[in-house]
Amino acid sequence: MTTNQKVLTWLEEMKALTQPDKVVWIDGSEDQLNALREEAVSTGELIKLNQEKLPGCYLHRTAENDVARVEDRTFICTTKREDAGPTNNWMAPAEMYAMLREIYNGSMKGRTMYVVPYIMGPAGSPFSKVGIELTDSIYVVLNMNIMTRMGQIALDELGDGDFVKCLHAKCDVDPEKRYIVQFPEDNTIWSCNSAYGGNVLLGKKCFALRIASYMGYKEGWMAEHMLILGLTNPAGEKKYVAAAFPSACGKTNLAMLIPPAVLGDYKVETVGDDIAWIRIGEDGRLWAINPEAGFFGVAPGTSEKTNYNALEATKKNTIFTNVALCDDGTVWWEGLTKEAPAHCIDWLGKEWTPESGTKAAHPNSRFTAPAVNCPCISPEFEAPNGVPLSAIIFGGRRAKSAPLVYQSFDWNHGVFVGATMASETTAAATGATGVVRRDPMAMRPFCGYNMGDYFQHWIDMGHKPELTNPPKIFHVNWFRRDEDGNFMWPGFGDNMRVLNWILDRCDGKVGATETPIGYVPKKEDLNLTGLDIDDKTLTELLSVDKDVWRAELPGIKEYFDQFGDKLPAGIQEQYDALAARLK
Ligand code: O2Y
Ligand code: MN
Repeated sequence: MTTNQKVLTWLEEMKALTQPDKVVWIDGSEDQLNALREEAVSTGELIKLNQEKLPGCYLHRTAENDVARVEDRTFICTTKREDAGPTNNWMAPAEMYAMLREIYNGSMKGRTMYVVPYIMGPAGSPFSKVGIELTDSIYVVLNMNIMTRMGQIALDELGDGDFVKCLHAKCDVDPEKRYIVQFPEDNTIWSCNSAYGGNVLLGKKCFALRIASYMGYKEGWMAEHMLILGLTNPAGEKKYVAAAFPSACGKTNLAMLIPPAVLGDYKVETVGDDIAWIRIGEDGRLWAINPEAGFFGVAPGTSEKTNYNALEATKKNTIFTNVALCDDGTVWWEGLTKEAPAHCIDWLGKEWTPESGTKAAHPNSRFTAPAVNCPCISPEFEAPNGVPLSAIIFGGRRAKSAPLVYQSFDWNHGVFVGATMASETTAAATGATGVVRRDPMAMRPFCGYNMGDYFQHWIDMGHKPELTNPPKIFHVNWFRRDEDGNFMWPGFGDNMRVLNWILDRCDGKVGATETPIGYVPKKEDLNLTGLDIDDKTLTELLSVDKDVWRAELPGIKEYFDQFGDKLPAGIQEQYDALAARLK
């Protein structure tokens, strides 16, 4: 399938290490994919769902101990420790390779190695990059088929060029020997002892964020944990925004938002729900592509009401992971319907009824759905140069401090706003839930190099002379709570009202109130038509409490202190300026 000598030499080396019985090149043809689906069904790796109700859909259950990304076992292995920085686990590459070789040694004996060539980004796009994943999991092959452009198309794109070398072996799914390791200096990713999502679909977080962020740093572009959406107003003007939120803060929901009909003829179109690769275009604007071809969305909480478009996307050719299996061969998860099914098989494969007292679907259960299934997919989804960004939005899940929305004073201040993002932890990260943690640009688990250098890269990008028309930078918080702990903002489709204000600001159509943290909307500039919200709530949503913000400062300082000399002067200046404004 290829004469690329670098591919063939590397493959021989990996075969010698893992010793598979058989090697199968994945060409991406439907015939080959169908044969793999059949094989996976015959071994129980996949369960075929009701093909009348869910054509082309399958269910997979992972091991009980293998249900989420494992940040504590994820490493960035650079020659110098300081190049990985204080927010990443680090080990010297030679030491890590030696340790992992022991684990991989003979791990595919009696098994098949699949060679999975894939493109991140549309075929033929100057943004796109090729990877090859070697894996012993059919589940991985079939998921990669949804999440990337996979098969011969990728080898054709590659020619005799360079690629990201990805090795995945399930081994014994032993959590004590589970490692997700990036070697950014070698364009290499090694993952072992997991068979779940973000740990094994190596094109996603490992390549498209950790390795790509390092590539972007070296090459002058950016790989970001951002959704991309297009918003068309009733006048037919279309603008694009990219938005970064920590894991499980509703990126997929925002990317597929349905505007409230009462606002008139607005339209939201999804370019991406998780990752953006961003470059400076010839016109002096930032342009973004979504490197992925599908959605690996969290199932619980996804319903017709919360995200109609995502749910529609899952109705065909979708792989479900760790959701419940209904008696009619369809699937269910908490939040899908008001009423739970009277009986189903839970994510562990056990009989389940609403009286069981357990969750039927794992809280981090997922759907892998092709982007083309999504009713609101953007016509620019395959555009080789991506879409031009008018705004970049950062967001967190903060109960008290951040107002509903504010605009940064300028680019450097916007970088500071992103660098000080914080949110509550969720199941996706396996940590304790509800604990506030700092998550700069939502990249803390995904930055493939020193985050101090990453902040500097952000600052530098904004000041490149070619970037004559940079996007404006904003912060949103859908999760502010009142004294009784209730959310003050309805969220979901009503977030359109905030997006609208953001784009009005970009166009200079509305003014704003200056506060110590940035520009907040004047109440009258938010379109609240048809929204049941009282004046007191709105005032509070837009308020900036100086005492609360003063109390934030020591936490920010402590976080920044870990970067030592790597903390850019531009960030320190912003910190000092904020402290002065809060006096
Ligand atoms: O737990 C996992 O393996 C999935 S995590 C994930 C999946 C899709 C999009 N984003 C994320 C994330 O953690 O940010
Ligand atoms: Mn994500």
